[in-house]
Amino acid sequence: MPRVLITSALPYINGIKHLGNLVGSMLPADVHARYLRQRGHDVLFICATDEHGTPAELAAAEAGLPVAEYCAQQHEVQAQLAQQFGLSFDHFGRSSSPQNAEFTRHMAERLRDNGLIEERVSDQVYSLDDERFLPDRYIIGTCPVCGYERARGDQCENCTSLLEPTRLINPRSAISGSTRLEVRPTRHLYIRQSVMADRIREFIDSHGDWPVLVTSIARNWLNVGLEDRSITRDLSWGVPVGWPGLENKVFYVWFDAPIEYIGATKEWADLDPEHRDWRSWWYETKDVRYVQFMGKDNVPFHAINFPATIIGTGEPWKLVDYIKAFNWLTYYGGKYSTSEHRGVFMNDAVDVLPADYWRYALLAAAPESDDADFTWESFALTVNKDLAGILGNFVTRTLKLTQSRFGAVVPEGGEPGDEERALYLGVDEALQSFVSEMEALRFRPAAFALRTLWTQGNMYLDRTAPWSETDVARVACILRTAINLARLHAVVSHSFIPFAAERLAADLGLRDDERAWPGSAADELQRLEPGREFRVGEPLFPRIGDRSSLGVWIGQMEERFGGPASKARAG
Ligand code: B3M
Ligand code: ZN
Repeated sequence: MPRVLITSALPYINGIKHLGNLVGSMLPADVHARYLRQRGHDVLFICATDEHGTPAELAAAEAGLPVAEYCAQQHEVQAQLAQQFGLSFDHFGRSSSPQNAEFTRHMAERLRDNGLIEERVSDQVYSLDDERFLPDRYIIGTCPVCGYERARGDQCENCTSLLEPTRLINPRSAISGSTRLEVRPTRHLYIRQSVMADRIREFIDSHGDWPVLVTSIARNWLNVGLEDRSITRDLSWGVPVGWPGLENKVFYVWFDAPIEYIGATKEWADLDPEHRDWRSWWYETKDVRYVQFMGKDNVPFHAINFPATIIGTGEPWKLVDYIKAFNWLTYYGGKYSTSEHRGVFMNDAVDVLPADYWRYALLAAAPESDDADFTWESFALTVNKDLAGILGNFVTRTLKLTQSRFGAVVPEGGEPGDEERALYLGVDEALQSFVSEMEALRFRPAAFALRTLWTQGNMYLDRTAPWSETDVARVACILRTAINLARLHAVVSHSFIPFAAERLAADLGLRDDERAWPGSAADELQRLEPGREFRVGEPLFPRIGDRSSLGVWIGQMEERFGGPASKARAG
């Protein structure tokens, strides 16, 4: 059984992430990690905040904080939200860590030794008053195309034209507003990807099993022709290059960010002597399968640039084995926007409803094979139908009915018959399809299979109608079987809805061995011994509103977070 290394794309530090970020990387990565742990794999699940680059500096400036302090604060905020969502990272690191700086410099030095780094001189804007070079976003001016007065050096937000800082009319510093700017030559490091194109193509071709979404993006880049890529910037916040003549440069954020997957693993190891074999996950690995999760915009960096870095070192660092990418989650048909605060953000979400509601509903409608749209109405429908109506309702019905007929114990008597055998078939089949979807990392179909499994319970109760059955032994057998099915739900649903699954397992008083991954339904559904006590807990998933108040609730949410109307306003 291979050990599995799992990384989620690193959430950028400049503010709380929205649900699109969550469902596109961290959440499915967590479900995968939890599932594999349950199946007995040794899993290492790594994530971190991505803290360098101009957006971090600008966000810090806006918050009126030194950038290091801003990042430290925001890291805590994101770490806490990750915990509230049950994201079971083995370590949630920071790309600004000394560990990452060390690996980043190490990789760059190996690339240099292998002749894969080139120094080039280019012209960039220098601000006399700020005493620094101003990269793209640090320069604003009038767009030469449409006349918009706050166009950025790299792009005009108004007309979307791609720009060069030198094309702006009346350019000024975004930091000080100063117009005393001049163009000066500056030196930068480039990684010579152009000479590595064959090796990268070979690498991509060796992974015929990757999702088309991933390979098509990667092949596009290769077909256009791999260009050498600059990996340094004139900033002060970042990993210092430190080479002679490059004292004021740092590495480009997209150079050091993926290396933080390794950096964070070392951070994890440095916290605990038990993790001293951390290198076996990354270096000269023999038995590790490495899976990455990300939104589609991150694919080029993970399928091409990061492998180029690794391959270029000539050292046996672990390359990714499987890339799982997601499309966009939209909000009422529009883009989620961090800068305009459009859509639902992680802090808002857990303020409205517990994390499990979000985990399940987001994955059941994940932007997996296509973009997917979030509306409060479809969210409420999924919650009320699947979580409250199917799973919650089955558990409550089963436990309450048992309690009223036999007391809160697993009832004794009766023998399984045809109805039970039909149930076993349905359960085995749904479980098998859940497993095969999970192994294939297809989350939306996996959610569907999970719901199909839950449905088996409701159908069984409807068929056997224990509430109107007069044969006591028969009622005992039905309810005993149903309680066992609730146990199976608690075990199998763990990766999707860990909090509710744990509550149910605790209510049923499950021991460790009773939480093991289930075998055949015939065994599993007669497993809890008669006489065992259970507790009838609060409903697992209270419904959102009733027939009359549901519309009101949806209206309130649209009012608070924006809905169809706000989309019209935003154009
Ligand atoms: N921080 C993703 C983003 O913010 C970026 C991922 C880095 S993964 C190494 O879009
Ligand atoms: Zn413009």
